[in-house]
Amino acid sequence: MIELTSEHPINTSTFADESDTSVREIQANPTDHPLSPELLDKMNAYWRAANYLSVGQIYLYDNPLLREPLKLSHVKPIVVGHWGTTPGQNFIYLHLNRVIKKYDLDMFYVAGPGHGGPAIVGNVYLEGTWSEIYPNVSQDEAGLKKLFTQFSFPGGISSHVAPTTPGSIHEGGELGYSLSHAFGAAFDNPGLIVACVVGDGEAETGPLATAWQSNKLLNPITDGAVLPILHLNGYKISNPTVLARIEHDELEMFFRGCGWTPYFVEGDDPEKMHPLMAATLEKAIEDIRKIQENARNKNDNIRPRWPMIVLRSPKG
Ligand SMILES: Cc1ncc(C[n+]2csc(CCOP(=O)(O)OP(=O)(O)O)c2C)c(N)n1
Repeated sequence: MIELTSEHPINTSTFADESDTSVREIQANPTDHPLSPELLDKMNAYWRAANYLSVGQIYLYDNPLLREPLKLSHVKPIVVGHWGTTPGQNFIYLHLNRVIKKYDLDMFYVAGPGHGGPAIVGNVYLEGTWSEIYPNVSQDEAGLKKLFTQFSFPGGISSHVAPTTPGSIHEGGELGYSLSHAFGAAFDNPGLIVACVVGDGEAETGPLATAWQSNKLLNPITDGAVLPILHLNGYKISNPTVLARIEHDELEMFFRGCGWTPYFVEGDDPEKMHPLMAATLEKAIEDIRKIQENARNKNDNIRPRWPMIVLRSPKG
């Protein structure tokens, strides 16, 4: 960790205000991005499959592949779990997987928004890990029915990411701790990047509002990095969030004031959002690598301005 002195300047030599130029360029010229048309199609298909698995967990009790017309008895009588955060988290998870492969990253995903379980559980099932740990929830129709039934059900699993989720270090039931847990994982772990998805509702809790400041404690030489991704979907369950009431410029200034370089990925058209997210994540990972290389090569632990991402839907 960085030793705190009364004055702790920010390092503007490697990163300053010009750092989001390339993201702006991609926004201006959307064809200049890292995804081939084939990859974009495949990623969108994967995202839709993950979304289906999430909807199934939230709503379906039976008939998991919708082979017959839906009857009331196929649908859960009480619905728990949020659709709100779920497509966004499926989107983020998918894109993080691409950069993990591209840059051979050692990365954690911390899921902060309330009741985001259907996204992470769905992805872990799609990857095969869920069935590896729980062989009775197999990757076939019978397993799918079990996956859907167990979600938020007595004797089953929680509606948020919980210890039952393989590899989980963050129990998402009580909002507010995702970012501090992410920093905790990064301290003294110089090779690790912790991507931390923060819900805009979650961001209204005291612990989360304070945790933006943890970047003051991160040593670019001896610690890893935290990449916060604010999921600004506009709502905390059904009510508008404070951050969703703030316009782009004010939000940007807020995060700059907290010492971050915010990159905005805004919109709701998957064809535009996939390329933009892919390019923005690459920019963020390259920023992190540059910051760390600079600090480590020059033995310079002056606080850098780390990147973060704001994923904002039009209602957000
Ligand atoms: C400390 C705490 N307060 C309240 C709740 C109840 N709660 C569960 S989800 C939620 C809203 C979370 O909003 P957000 O993080 O934006 O997630 P989304 O609504 O997008 O799913 C609230 C208030 C909680 N789980 N923990």
